[in-house]
Amino acid sequence: MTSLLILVIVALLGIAVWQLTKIFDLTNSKLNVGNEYESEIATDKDNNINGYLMFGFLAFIYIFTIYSCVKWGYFPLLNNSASEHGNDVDQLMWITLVVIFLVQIVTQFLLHYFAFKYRGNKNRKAIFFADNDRLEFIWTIIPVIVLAGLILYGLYAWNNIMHYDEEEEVLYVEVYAKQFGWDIRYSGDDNVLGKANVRFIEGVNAVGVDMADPNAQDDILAKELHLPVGKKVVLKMRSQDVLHSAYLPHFRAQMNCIPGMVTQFIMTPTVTTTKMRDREEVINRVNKINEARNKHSKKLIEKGEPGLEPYVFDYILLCNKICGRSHYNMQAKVVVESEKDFNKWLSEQQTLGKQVAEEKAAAKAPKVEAQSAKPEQANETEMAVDSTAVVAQVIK
Ligand SMILES: [Cu+2]
Repeated sequence: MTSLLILVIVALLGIAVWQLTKIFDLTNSKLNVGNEYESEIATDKDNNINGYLMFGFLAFIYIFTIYSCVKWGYFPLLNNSASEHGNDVDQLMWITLVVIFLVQIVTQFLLHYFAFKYRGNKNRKAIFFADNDRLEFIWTIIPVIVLAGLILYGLYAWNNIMHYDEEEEVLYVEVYAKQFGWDIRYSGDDNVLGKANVRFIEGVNAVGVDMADPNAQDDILAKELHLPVGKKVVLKMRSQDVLHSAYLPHFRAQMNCIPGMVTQFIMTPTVTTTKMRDREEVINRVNKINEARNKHSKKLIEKGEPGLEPYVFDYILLCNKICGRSHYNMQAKVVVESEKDFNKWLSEQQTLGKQVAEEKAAAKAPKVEAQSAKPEQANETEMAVDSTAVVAQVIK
């Protein structure tokens, strides 16, 4: 890589020197006006060559576009969404892409064709053309109509996605972002998320739930985002420190997580993780990734290092705002499963109320021993033991 960079720099330096000598020659030739100076003005032959080169460049653009689509275009990307609204987003994307594609094909052709048609010619003189109101009106109004249509369609789709009835049966889940990871909070049996504020963060209460709020007792904290298939879920988002963005690419969902406020995204997952793993395009991709991993693994094993585990498809929650040094690795696993499996998983998790109570009890327990050992230093020991207990919990 370094040698390639050095080569590029040397080549660029060479070009710079060449250009400088050309400029130097030009300035000199002005002094002795003669044939030499004349040769710097484009002849009809030069203009013809440049005119045909315009078509050459047009062909290059078209061929390169087609080649890129065939070689790197991942078309199933736009019909494999795993959420109800995902199809609307994909359709909007398709329409926008097709419009942009057609417009660029036509405008690029016109641009290069006119550059060819009106190329320099000794017998032709440019005409003075101030403006043409009708032409300007046409080329302004057409983009206005097309863009307004696209924007209105986008707004309509957005409102459809973000609308939900308060009466509707939905699942409330909190997605909590911090440098650099995600915490997920479930609302528990009452389906109401307890109040929260970063000031309440302490020990197991990693997202700052207000434990004085009765709705908070049955809240559940998790490291994975489990969702029941076919159920509308309202994702409530908060951030602890800086701007993050919760991005669920397979569900076509993204929303900023902003410190000091709650944002939300509403979606209904439609494909379970297991079903997605069985899809042909997913199997092909996983095989491709594992081929590369195997190759790398062999090299590692030759060096005496442990090999890599094979990759298994999982939905993923990513951060899509460059939020700091480890932003690239700010991700969490997402599991979509049947409602039965989801309820089973949720029932196996401990409520925050219980966890906090246990933590408090654990912090108090050694205090009794310390007091009995040295009663006169009780106050000091109590503080010391309390803080270590909290630290120990955090590390766990
Ligand atoms: Cu982030």
